[in-house]
Amino acid sequence: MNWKKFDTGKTPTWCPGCPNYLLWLALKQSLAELKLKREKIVIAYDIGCAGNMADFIKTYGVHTLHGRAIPVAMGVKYFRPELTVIVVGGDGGIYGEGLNHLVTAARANIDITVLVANNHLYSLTTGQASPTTPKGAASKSTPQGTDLNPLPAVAMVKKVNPQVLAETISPQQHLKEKIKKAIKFPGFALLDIDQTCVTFGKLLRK
Ligand SMILES: Cc1ncc(C[n+]2csc(CCOP(=O)(O)OP(=O)(O)O)c2C)c(N)n1
Ligand code: SF4
Ligand SMILES: [Mg+2]
Repeated sequence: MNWKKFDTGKTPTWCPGCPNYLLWLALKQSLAELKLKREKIVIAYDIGCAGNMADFIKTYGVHTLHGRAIPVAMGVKYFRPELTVIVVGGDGGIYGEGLNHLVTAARANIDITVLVANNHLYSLTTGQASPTTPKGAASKSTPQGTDLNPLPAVAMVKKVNPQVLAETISPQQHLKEKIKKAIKFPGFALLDIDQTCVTFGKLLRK
């Protein structure tokens, strides 16, 4: 299967060893194995390290605003239901600034696939606490440790609508198969990809 047709020819700017490389490869391979045509795919990217994938995948796409990738994807899907619509974003954008959009998409059970590179930090802005930073963990914005409970995004989405597909997964295990299953799922799908930012993840000490 020729997944290289989804390459833009641009070299990613992620740090060496960043898990976003695994997501990038698995997503391109998934699109190829599902035999999707480039012109029938729209990917809405959030802002952040994960969202920078906008430059590295050759389909139709929109690099949106921080937290606003889901409403853009919902708009595309409502008006062009025949298209495959995917969101790529980080925990800060999807679970923080865009949380209401995540809830609304799950309530509507709209047929989009949301891929969250959940590194438990605002990484592009160098390591502030995000909604999934573990309680008590230090970060650049919480040097004494955050006293907030982390957001249980997958459980919350399932509670809002038990019909959706929502799962926390590892970037190292069956990522491609999970992405293919989520894209084929006839309704709202959230893959919460639990990953470590190799550059700022070490800040997350207790
Ligand atoms: C509306 C808005 N708020 C804040 C920012 C600054 N900003 C850019 S990227 C980012 C953090 C992104 O974190 P996350 O969504 O988790 O993605 P990651 O970089 O970790 O992949 C922030 C706060 C912005 N660009 N726009
Ligand atoms: S800062 Fe972290 S998330 Fe961003 S590219 Fe580097 S390793 Fe990846
Ligand atoms: Mg993040």
